Amino acid sequence: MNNEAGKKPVVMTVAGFDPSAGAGVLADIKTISAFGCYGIAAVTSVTHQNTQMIGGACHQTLASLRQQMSMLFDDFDVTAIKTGMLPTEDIVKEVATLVSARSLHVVVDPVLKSTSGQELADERATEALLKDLLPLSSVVTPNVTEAERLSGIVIRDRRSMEQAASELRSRGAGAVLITGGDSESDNCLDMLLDDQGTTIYDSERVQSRHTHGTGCSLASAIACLLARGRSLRESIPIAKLYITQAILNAPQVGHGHGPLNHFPPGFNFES
Ligand code: PXL
Repeated sequence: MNNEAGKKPVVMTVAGFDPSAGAGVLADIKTISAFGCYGIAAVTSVTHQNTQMIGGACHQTLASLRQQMSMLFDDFDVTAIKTGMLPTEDIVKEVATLVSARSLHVVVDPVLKSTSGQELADERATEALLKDLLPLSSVVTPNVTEAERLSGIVIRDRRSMEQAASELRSRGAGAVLITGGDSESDNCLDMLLDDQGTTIYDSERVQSRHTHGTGCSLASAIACLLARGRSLRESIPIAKLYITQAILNAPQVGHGHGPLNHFPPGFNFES
């Protein structure tokens, strides 16, 4: 039987493995499934962590990542790719090479540090990300800390946030979404800079300790919506609503920063 109606866009994640399933490829695959796409994953690093701490990480070799991605690209028509933790220069450059040969939506989540303070990418990987991967991106989604580190601009207010976004765009990013600004206040301020200018998304901050993996999940949700034919401007509010619902319905597991509920009841990505 040939079920054409059941055909799904394929979305690839290239990211780290978090065994607690809060962040990294497991969070991405859950998000991709929630958005009606088929998720495939290449693992860049096996991290050792639970909801309370990261104990370390075992990075994959260049050869392993190349094989993982090549086997997938040989078989699947990938519509969108989302990148997360890319720990070494070699790995960043390999991802850039494989991506540049294809026409797909590229969402770059520039994971540099865990919430608990563990470095997840070294200095040379960060340089390579700026030089080789950013220019291939449809959108890059740093949080404020990542945007500061990548742009070299300290973000204190909307103006400096705009400057940081502008700097990253001038380095070749298709668009820049800086998330979670104004972190001292009750509001959560996200800023998009694309070819149409700046858009602010101002939403109420959800107070919760169950926020592990929000960055990964937001970027994956955007990748899926782009894969489903939505514009970036249409995708961001839907992805943000999804994350809010996923936090509010968190499964309350673990004793630290717990994971999201990637299948929040009542959420419909098509509405
Ligand atoms: O949330 C950032 C992040 C991304 N990817 C992996 C991680 C983390 C944080 O812990 O472990 C694999």
